[in-house]
Amino acid sequence: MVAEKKGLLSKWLKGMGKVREGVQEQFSRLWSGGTIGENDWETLEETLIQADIGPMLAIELVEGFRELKKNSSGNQDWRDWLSRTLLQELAGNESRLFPEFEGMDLKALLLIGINGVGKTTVAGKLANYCREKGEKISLIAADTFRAAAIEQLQIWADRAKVHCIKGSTGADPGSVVFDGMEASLMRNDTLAIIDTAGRSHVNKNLLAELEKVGRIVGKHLPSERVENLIVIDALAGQNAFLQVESIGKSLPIDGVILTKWDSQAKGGIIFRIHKELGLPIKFVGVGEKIEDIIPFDPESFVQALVFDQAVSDQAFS
Ligand SMILES: Nc1nc2c(ncn2[C@@H]2O[C@H](COP(=O)(O)OP(=O)(O)OP(=O)(O)O)[C@@H](O)[C@H]2O)c(=O)[nH]1
Ligand SMILES: [Mg+2]
Repeated sequence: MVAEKKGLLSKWLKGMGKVREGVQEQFSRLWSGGTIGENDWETLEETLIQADIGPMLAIELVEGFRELKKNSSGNQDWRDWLSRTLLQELAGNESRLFPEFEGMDLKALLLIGINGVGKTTVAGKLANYCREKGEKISLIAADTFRAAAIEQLQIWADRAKVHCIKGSTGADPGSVVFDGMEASLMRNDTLAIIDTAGRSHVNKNLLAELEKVGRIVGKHLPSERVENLIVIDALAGQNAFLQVESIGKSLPIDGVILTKWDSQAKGGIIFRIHKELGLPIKFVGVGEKIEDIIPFDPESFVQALVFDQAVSDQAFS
């Protein structure tokens, strides 16, 4: 089990490889360099912006680092300062699901996001992850738009060894969710995971449909037992930020799941989403297999970013 977790972590680190090295190189060079010109600071700022952390944090980090260098007595380590600063940025990130609820009554995860980001894959991975933690689960196939979507979710349900509740292709997703929630309650499930169709974050009709689905879930369960989770592709960079911002205007978002972290993601988007939208990052997807999902742990993430180090195993339990 520990070996498995370390395997996942190494995928995580590898995913961030190039950008992480680029940022570290800049900090190291400026830290040990003598005279530093304005253009050196600008280059650092650009490198940070390219890592997707957003302009606000990039400017703050450059200013903080300038101060540190100016006042440094020589025995400080910029890595300690950077890890402390980045960790502060992620303070309060609640990665647990349903932090305000304990008990065995039904809860629901509504997975939303644009096309192809990995919602259905996340539904399967989370079903497996939560089943292993003792939940009794139904997956609800509310992507009635694409012909193969229902079948795809059934395959994930089989892999995850959980039940799948299906409507028919072309049916109103709201009615599928309504029936699904009723069925899940009847089955005494403790968790319903709802897979929805990918939808553009600028399409008003599709967003209105999502709002309706959210209302239907809300009629069945109190808010502390519902989490609307937006799935974003870590490779989408700043566009992912816009998706969260825009979809969040139609449906209150409780948390973010980043997928495809294994494919050279930059990762900085985590900071921007947390800082500017105040949303917690809940999980990170690091591959296409069922076990390729990690609960997001800020400390491990920052350690890995700044020190390239594997972290304590309990962070991944
Ligand atoms: N490398 C990698 N691939 C992933 C990850 N998560 C999902 N994928 C792949 O991304 C593709 C799309 O995944 P889906 O789960 O079908 O995405 P979706 O959001 O449900 O797509 P739509 O329902 O069409 O909107 C598939 O080929 C997945 O295998 C991940 O963490 N890493
Ligand atoms: Mg899908």
